[in-house]
Amino acid sequence: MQFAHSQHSSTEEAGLEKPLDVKLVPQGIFRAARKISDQIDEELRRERIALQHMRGPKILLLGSGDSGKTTVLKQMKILHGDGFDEKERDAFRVRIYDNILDSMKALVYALETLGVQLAVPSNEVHAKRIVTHTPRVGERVLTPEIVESLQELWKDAGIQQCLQRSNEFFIQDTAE
Ligand SMILES: Nc1nc2c(ncn2[C@@H]2O[C@H](COP(=O)(O)OP(=O)(O)O)[C@@H](O)[C@H]2O)c(=O)[nH]1
Ligand SMILES: [Mg+2]
Repeated sequence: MQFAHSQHSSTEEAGLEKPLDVKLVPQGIFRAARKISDQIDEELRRERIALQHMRGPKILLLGSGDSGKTTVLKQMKILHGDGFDEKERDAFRVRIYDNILDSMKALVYALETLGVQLAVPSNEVHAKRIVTHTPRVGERVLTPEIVESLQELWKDAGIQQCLQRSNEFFIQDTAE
């Protein structure tokens, strides 16, 4: 309350030589605060620009489903980035094995739906092995037996005939 009732005494208490003009105090503080705030904004702006330069420009890749957006990105990563690391390659390997098995199963099932015979009747054992084989989740290898069955069936003219008619049933376009 001293502050309000006597300017002089408040100046003395504050240890100031000149009388304190209270109206000027907030303005001075605001000016100083504004200056610090502007400095911080400027620093943030410079950091943001530096970060954008580091990351490079952003590109929006548009296209309908299955038009090749992911493929282009993967190619960029291989050609201009640092490629795929061991863990990523491992994940692709498992998916490729899955796709190979899936496609051969589709071809074996197609024998029946299309009414096509295996050219080599003894390949029936391979056909059975493929359709009954269910790899464990994340299985990393194709066993030698499975590889042999895949190779024998692929050589079979009946299977090739089904492949020629792949527009008549569902099979992944990566089958061949
Ligand atoms: N023939 C051909 N096939 C492509 C090309 N680019 C992608 N594909 C195939 O098209 C399918 C869809 O590609 P994807 O990149 O997954 O398309 P997204 O849905 O746009 O991400 C995949 O089977 C790709 O292998 C291309 O340039 N030529
Ligand atoms: Mg995609």
